[in-house]
Amino acid sequence: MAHATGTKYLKGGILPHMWCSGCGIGTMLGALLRAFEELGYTTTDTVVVTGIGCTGKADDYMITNALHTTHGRALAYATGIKAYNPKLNVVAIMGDGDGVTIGGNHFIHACRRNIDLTAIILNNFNFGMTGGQVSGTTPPQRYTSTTAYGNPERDFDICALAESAGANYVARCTPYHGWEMKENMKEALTKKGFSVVEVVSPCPTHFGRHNEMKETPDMLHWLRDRAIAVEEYRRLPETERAERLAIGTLVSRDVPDFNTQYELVKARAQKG
Ligand SMILES: Cc1ncc(C[n+]2csc(CCOP(=O)(O)OP(=O)(O)O)c2C)c(N)n1
Ligand code: SF4
Repeated sequence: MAHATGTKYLKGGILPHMWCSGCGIGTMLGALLRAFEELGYTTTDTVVVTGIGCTGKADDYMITNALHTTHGRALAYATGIKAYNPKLNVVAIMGDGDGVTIGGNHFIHACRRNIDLTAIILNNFNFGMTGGQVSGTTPPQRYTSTTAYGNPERDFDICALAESAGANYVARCTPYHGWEMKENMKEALTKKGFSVVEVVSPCPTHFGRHNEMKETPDMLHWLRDRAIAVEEYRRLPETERAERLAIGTLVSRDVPDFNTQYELVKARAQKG
């Protein structure tokens, strides 16, 4: 019998999933599984690595190889897997806390190393699973459970960080733009070198509730109204950029990846 694209990677009998209604994680997972199927990935040649958090639960629903690791360390495990067996398709799925807050150091070094794997970072601007605390991507002056009067700090721009630290491919998406997200994921998965896909996502339960987006669709509409294709964004005058969110492929370059460089070292060592 025909199946909906991507569902063949889902574990039987585990649905409905655990995420709150209006959360963007399910849409992110759907786009990734469709990308897997369109690329012909098998369950045995694909390894999904997750950290801890609502986003980190994604591997619970999949029948690919999976490794559920510690908070902030998914990229360290993913790097080890890819270095050991470069033939595997390795994807790390992390929240913004996992990926660039507690995991920030692993993230910048994975970019620098340019190892051939894909990092998907679901940015919901807070630590969702543990109660909506402030994270390294919470925008300044926004409210969270630990910044009740506003966040005094600045936020990381995940894509700018990835670009400056050396990733070969960087894209930004939202769950409002599901088809484009799947296309960006396909590009990321097939690009040699380190790829980063930032999925800017609603967390209505915590971030939305604290920031006047209490109803389930409010954050999705907020994303719809701010998102703009990166090509258009680059044509905007500086003064009009602040409130907009550039989506699409931001960086695509072909710097030699870690495994290619490592082969050169190995060949020299074997020659003696
Ligand atoms: C070393 C360590 N520190 C803290 C925690 C507690 N903890 C579990 S999940 C989480 C936050 C997850 O936030 P994020 O990565 O942004 O994912 P989300 O839940 O928002 O998807 C934290 C702080 C932990 N499990 N391990
Ligand atoms: S707490 Fe936020 S991130 Fe976690 S499942 Fe609910 S909406 Fe999603």
